[in-house]
Amino acid sequence: MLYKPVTSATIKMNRLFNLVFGAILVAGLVLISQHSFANMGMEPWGIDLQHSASPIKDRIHDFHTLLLWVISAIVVLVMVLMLVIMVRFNAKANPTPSKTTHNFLLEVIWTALPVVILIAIAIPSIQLLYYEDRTIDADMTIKVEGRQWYWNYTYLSDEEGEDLQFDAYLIPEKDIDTSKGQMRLLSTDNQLVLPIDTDIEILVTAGAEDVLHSYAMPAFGIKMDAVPGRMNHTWVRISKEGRYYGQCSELCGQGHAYMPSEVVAVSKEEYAAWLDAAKNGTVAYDEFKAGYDLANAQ
Ligand SMILES: [Cu+2]
Repeated sequence: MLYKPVTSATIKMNRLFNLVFGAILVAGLVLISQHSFANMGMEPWGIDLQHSASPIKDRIHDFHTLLLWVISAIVVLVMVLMLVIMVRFNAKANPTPSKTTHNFLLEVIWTALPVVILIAIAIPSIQLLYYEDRTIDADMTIKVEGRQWYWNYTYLSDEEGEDLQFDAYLIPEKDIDTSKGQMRLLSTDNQLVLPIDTDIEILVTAGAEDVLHSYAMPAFGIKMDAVPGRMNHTWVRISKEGRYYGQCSELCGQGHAYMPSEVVAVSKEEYAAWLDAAKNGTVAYDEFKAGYDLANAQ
C-alpha cells in the first residue's frame, strides 16, 4: 500500500495549514506592493530604497523589483516543495519509501533552470552597470575629492575661465539649526549645488596622500570608490529640485562618520546665478539664496 488512508484529522490539519500559510503570503504581498508604490522619500524608520531623483536610480529601482519577484518565486517554489515532502512523504504517511536514486529529466531540469535564471538576471544587471558608467555628452563636469575628513568639490570650467573649488565640512551637532532644515550628521557648511535636467559627469578621487573613501548619493544611485591616484567616474541627471544627502561609504578612519555630502539641486537659471556668486566668494547655498530671493522679489 503506497498511501495510508487520509483521515479527517489530516484533512483538517492541512486546511488549517493552507489557511495560515495563505494569509501570511497575502499579507506579505500587500506589504511589498504598498511599499513599492507609496512615497519613498527619506523618512524616519523608512525601510525601502530611497526615492529616486535620477534615471540611474530609476533603473536600480526596476532591477531591484525584478530581483524581488525572482527571489519571491524561488522562495515560494522551494517552500511548497518542502511542504509537499513533509506532508506526503514523512515516515507515517509513506512507510515504504521509493528506492529511486536517479531521474534523468529531473536532474537536467534542476541543473538548467538555475542557469537560465542566472542568465536572465545577468543581462539586465550588466546593462545597468554600463548605463551607470558614463554619459555620452556631459554638459558639465564636477570633481569630487575625498579627504580626511571632508569632501572637496571642483567645478571644472570647459572654457578659459577658472575652476571653482571649495571644501564642504560637516556642521557640528551643537551648531545644527533645525529651523533651517539642517540635519545632524548630514548637513554641511557648503553644498554641492547642481542644476536639474543636466548631464553631469562626476569624477571621484581622493587626495594624493589620503586614504580610501567612497562617494555615495543614494537618491542618484551613486556609490563610487574614491581612490588616491585614480580617477573614477560616473554621472547623474537630477530630475527634481531639492536637497539630497549622502555619506562616505568606505571605512576611511576616525572621521568616517563625519564626512557627509549635501547636494542642492536647483533650476538652471538659479545654478548660473549661484555659480557667479560662488566665483565672487559666496559659496554657501543658504547665504546665496537669501540674496537671490531678495533680488528676485524686487
Ligand atoms: Cu571617507
